[in-house]
Amino acid sequence: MPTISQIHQKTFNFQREILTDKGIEVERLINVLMDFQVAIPSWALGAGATRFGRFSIGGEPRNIEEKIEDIALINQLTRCANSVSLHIPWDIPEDTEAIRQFALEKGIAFDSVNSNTFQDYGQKHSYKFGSLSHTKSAVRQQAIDHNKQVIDIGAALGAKVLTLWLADGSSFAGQHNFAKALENTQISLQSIYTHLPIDWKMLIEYKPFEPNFYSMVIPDWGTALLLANACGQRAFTLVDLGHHLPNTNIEQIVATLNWQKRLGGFHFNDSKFADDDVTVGSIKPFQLFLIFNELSKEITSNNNISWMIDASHNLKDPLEDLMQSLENIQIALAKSLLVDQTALSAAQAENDVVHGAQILQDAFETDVRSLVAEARIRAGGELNPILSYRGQNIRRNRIEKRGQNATASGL
Ligand code: PSV
Ligand code: MN
Repeated sequence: MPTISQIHQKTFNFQREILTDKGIEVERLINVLMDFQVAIPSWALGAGATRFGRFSIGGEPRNIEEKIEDIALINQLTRCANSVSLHIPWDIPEDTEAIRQFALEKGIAFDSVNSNTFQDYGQKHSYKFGSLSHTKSAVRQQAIDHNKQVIDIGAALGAKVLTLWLADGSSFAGQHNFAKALENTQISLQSIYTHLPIDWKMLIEYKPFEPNFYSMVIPDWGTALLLANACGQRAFTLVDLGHHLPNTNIEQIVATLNWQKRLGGFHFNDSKFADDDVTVGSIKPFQLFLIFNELSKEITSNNNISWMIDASHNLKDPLEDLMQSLENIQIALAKSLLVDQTALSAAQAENDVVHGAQILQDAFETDVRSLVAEARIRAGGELNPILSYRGQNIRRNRIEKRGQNATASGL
């Protein structure tokens, strides 16, 4: 019986030969995979929840240090998750310098910091009726000040990105003056933008519904772009895969934003219905591939998009789920790098619909798992991260150390 590493070697050699014959630069592709890094959010390491319950996974990280430990472990096994995205106030470091140092020692950098004005957590004014769009200036000012404070915390940690997602909106007709709410939001964002350090980006996330069900103040990419443009060149739109109505052509949105150079960040997850937050690539892998096809040129030219997994883990062990997501992201990226872009452009120019579709299908149907595994091994990761994670009984050890009922802050 051959070992898994012998099987890998055989499959990789075979795949390399076939792809090289087709004119693919396999070594270049592997290098791109090795460089591609996705941030892990501090709220995704515990059991998530639905409105109907939360089922603890056991051994969840109890503080930022333990969250960073979990991310460092994922990175050690996969070598493609070398940063953390912090949600404030779910994770406020008491001693920023000590946390920065701790993360550095574990090989983890701070990517973006996320503000939170969608919950009440003991602040003076309630966000029940909104934050940056609120009818009362005192509430808006409080939300602005919170975002500025988040920037300050992020700067002390070495982060360079502020991500904003607003739950602001209305659930009943007549509740909101749409234009006024948007105008308030724009003015608030412009104020936050003045506090942004010169080498920072501000990312504005959109979502068509939830928690408000009649209108959201920033429901779509167009509104987010409008607001980003009103702030300045360092404000961008962020696409979260779950924040679209069913059947939206997300790859087209990505292409449009890219064309305008206004795509600044990406939240990966997958969904059947809406913001289901399930494992990336688990339901619509072809869509993920088509999105990467729009982005592959940007990725190879090292552009500055911030990548993050924004998923929730109600059933699976979060660490295993994150590793599955990372693998699926790399698979989609690798497949997109197989697309013959010159031939695709020629087919599009000639309106050769069949050939264009065939080019994409050829790439999508190629089994790239051995290329992804090879990149991971060369970067110092594991051939099969989940197998290795299970083999080392990591969850059981975490439960012994942190307790069966340890609960992570976050969703
Ligand atoms: C909102 O649904 C969102 O996608 C935003 O990115 C939040 O920061 C994150 O989820 C966690 O609530
Ligand atoms: Mn998101």
